[in-house]
Amino acid sequence: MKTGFVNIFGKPNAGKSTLLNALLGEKLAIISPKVQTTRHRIKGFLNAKDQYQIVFSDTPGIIEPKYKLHERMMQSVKSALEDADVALLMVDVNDNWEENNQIFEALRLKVPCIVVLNKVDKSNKQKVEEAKAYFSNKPYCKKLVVISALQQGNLHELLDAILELLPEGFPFYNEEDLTDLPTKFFVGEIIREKIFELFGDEIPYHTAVMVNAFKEKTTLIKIQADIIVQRETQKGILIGEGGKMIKKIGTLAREDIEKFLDSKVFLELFIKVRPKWRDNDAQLREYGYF
Ligand code: GDP
Ligand code: K
Ligand code: MG
Repeated sequence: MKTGFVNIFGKPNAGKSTLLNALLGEKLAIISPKVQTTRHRIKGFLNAKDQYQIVFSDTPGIIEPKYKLHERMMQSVKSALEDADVALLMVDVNDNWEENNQIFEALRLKVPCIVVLNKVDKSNKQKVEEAKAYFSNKPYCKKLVVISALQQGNLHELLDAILELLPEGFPFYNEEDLTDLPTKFFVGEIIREKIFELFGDEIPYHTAVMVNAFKEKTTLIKIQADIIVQRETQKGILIGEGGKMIKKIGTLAREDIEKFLDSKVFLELFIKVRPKWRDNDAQLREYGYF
């Protein structure tokens, strides 16, 4: 059977997390129109018994690190560069091609790369043709596939291209599993997604989420999580007038967690102020940014 690591790279907002979810048919990675939503490498397994196991990795968008959290995020990109069997280089076709090209060249990948031109639903035929011509000439481009991750367009062609490049081997993970990350991680991510959804520019980038308790009772799952911010003023904004905002985060997150876990959930949220957590090694580790 075919097995291997297929790692997705690209600029922030290229559509990497949307693609991972579309390929797996399950929402593992959180999505937002804001950059730097994804902070971890997230693995998802696509299994077809005795035919293939593809270990996909979504990665944070490639950026210049400005604080330690960013450095951690780029380390997770680096780890994904090192173990890839096939790399998907993802471009928003409407973005600046040359900028994307420079990033891809700088990755210096030695494994076969598929350039994935995304968001063609938002583009036109001529532009797509030009982009195809531009990227297919590049030395790193083994194959090129045009897709819409959002509308799940052309994913079969992408899957075929991947399978052609994957080596033969034995599965790395249990074929029943979808991911190697704990449920708690995804619960924290869903809460973080709601913060990205509800708050403007600044707040989401100052926020981390830590799930402290996850207890399965007979009829529901009890979850307690902390939302970590850097300043008292941010805590005030997250709480909102009369607790309006924190309630909203709680309700939206609970609904999605219930869908994800297929169970009733009781969710309790606390907000904690931890000045400069984004630059503190011990706190970064505590919040899961290794
Ligand atoms: P990432 O930062 O590369 O992980 O990108 P995301 O998956 O978070 O997507 C960034 C934004 O682009 C979100 O608003 C997505 O809904 C949107 N997006 C992703 N793929 C497509 C696509 O194929 N077409 C369109 N129109 N939007 C897309
Ligand atoms: K994003
Ligand atoms: Mg992402």
